[in-house]
Amino acid sequence: MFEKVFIANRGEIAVRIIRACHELGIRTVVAYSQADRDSLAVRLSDEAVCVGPAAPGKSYLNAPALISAALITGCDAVHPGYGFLSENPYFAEIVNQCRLVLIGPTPEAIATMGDKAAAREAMITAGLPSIPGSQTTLANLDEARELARQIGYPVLLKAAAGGGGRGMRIVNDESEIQQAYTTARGEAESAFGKGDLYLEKFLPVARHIEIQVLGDEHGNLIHLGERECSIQRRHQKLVEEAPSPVGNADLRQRMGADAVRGAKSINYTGVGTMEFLLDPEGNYYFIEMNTRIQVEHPITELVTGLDLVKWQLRVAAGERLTLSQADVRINGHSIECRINAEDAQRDFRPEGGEVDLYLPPGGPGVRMDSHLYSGYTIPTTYDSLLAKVVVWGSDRAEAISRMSRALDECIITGVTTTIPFHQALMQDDNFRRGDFSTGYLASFIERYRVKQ
Ligand code: MV4
Repeated sequence: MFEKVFIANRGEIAVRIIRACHELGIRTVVAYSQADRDSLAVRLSDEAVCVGPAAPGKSYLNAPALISAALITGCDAVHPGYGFLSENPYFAEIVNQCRLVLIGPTPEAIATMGDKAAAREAMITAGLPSIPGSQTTLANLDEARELARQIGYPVLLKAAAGGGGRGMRIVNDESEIQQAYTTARGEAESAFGKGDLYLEKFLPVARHIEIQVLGDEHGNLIHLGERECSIQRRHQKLVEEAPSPVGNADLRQRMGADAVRGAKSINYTGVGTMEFLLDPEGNYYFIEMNTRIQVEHPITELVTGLDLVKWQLRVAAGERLTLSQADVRINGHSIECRINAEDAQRDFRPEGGEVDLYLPPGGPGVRMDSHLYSGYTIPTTYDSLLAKVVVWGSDRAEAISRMSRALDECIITGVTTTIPFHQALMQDDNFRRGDFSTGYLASFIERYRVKQ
């Protein structure tokens, strides 16, 4: 096992990684920017190194500064967390070249899945169900128009370098395609430096369901069931749960087997997530793969009893999986609410400020993953995630009432948070029935704004 791990991240995930390392007897060094001097991660870590100014490009995205800090402090591995450099294949390559272990998959796997068109092609080759569309990237507008005519409108243009919904354009009919193609290309070009697009039939009503996978370096790869992630605003998830309200043993077995086959086909190692869309008829289709630990990983931890960050560390150190697919059991139900420093009344506008009082919820089945403390000043430079309230219940109904109770207990004063929004959502009939798809949150927000 590693002796010392460098954490190239901040916020709650840096704290989460420190906790896993310490439980495994691993010392930690956390990177921090000038804006994060007083962070909880800096306090909890054995060592901390300032890697630059507040601007992410000069600190958490500054590969030379991060790698120098890891080497000078004698670390043997680098954990990239999520966001920042976590899915950058060049960073993974440089880390490995510097004789450090990247806690994550190989640079090749990151590169294949990072190109969403290449990922789609690779998963089609592996025999996974995909949405009708282009095999890979589109050569030009004529090809897009021809293909759209064949598969039928509406279609969705997606940026190969995108993911998470960036650079996507819905095209309702042929009169819109030229404009959509040009805008999507330009957007992708300026956002990612790569304008390549691919095309899929647009599924207007679908649920976003993802399968967690875990693989070692010895060819063993298993899945840990699904997470329901349909409750999103502008492609940011706000609430996730495991299992899905529409999940059952049969669907889990089929989606899980496909996720495992797809991941194995690219020799995937570490933790990863295969994203699928599930249509109202019960058909599912691969859309993307995330090659990092995800924000919502705790809900899978609570229903499987496995510590995903510890497993990331173990498999990166070359250890074998000591559990087989048959050992994985889904027990009870878990829900996560992401608490952001945002004003849900004002279009989820980010709000900075100083946390006056912080009292996390507790009691049976409640877990709070957060980097807050009373007196902490929230920097506005980074994303607005403050805390994840995660609950476990013996069934979905108990998980919902436990979440309501936990949100009622939770005190974060001095800053505006999305706690009231989550409290209202937990009372919503559609949510309580498990009756929602990817369009649900937008309509709930409309009703919420009118009511308050
Ligand atoms: C789609 C889709 C419908 N049809 N692709 C959004 C983020 C990225 N991971 C994939 N996403 C989607 N891809 C096809 N062919 C629906 C989504 C989607 C979504 C779309 C609009 C509003 C909210 C959404 C939430 C999840 C997924």
